[in-house]
Amino acid sequence: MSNTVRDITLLEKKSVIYRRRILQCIKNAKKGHTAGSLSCVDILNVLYNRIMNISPDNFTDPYRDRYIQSKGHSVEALYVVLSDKGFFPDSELDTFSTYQSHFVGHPTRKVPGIEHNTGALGHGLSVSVGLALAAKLDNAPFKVYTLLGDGELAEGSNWEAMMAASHYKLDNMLAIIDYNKLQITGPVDTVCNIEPLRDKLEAFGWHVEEADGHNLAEMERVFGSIPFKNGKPNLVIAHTIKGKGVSFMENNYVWHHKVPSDSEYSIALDELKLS
Ligand SMILES: Cc1ncc(C[n+]2csc(CCOP(=O)(O)OP(=O)(O)O)c2C)c(N)n1
Ligand SMILES: [Mg+2]
Repeated sequence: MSNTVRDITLLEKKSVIYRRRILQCIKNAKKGHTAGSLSCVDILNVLYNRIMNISPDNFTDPYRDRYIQSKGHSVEALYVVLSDKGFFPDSELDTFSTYQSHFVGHPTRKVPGIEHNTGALGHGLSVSVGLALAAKLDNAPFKVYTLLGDGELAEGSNWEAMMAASHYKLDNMLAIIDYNKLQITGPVDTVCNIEPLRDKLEAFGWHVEEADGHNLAEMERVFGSIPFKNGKPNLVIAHTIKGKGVSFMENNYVWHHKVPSDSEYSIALDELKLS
């Protein structure tokens, strides 16, 4: 697969290939975070293939963009996209979650292309604020991109980071919320309600846009237009479907970290076909 894609149809094909590879990793390892990875992989597809200036060639360049995946449990999506970008061979993915592999169930810097360890929810946005503030202080041109879960917003540290970002006018950062309305044990609004989300985020001083988190062209347009407003940190509420792409996994929280049986796996791959 080529590392640079200009045509949206080709990008859509990448999403299918990514989803199949995510499921393959999880099936092989007999563990993983299935539905959250299928939920966010289109966002990663757009970020890595269209928006961010991050590649194996520039990963030590201090001016590279930064990507922090705060919802670290969806690491399978990140591994698959990083492999496609050429950070490591695809065969390394076969070691996912096996003994002595660096490809463990949450992101670590031992894996090429991963900027920061995450997995304990609620840390990524604070790290991103630090990076974006450093860029401002150094007058450096890079941007900082962060992926958050909606259930993750129950962690109070996110809201401290939100306040700091608007206080320091960090318009060089973009946070994307994977708003699939589910978290680990049920719907977000029954576990810990975050609504009215947009009002809250705006009250914390962010400029907020919304997008369909599975519409690649729409996300490219929205993500590519930061800063939305000079002096304000940027946020996109990406409306997504947890388990997107596999009918029986969609909108069902039991698939948060469930592994498909042999027959479920074969149905899933049948549904994920290149057209
Ligand atoms: C600090 C912390 N508490 C609890 C967990 C366990 N945990 C892993 S995923 C998850 C739910 C996250 O839900 P959400 O952010 O909505 O993720 P998504 O739906 O995108 O998978 C929880 C509670 C964790 N990883 N870190
Ligand atoms: Mg969620």
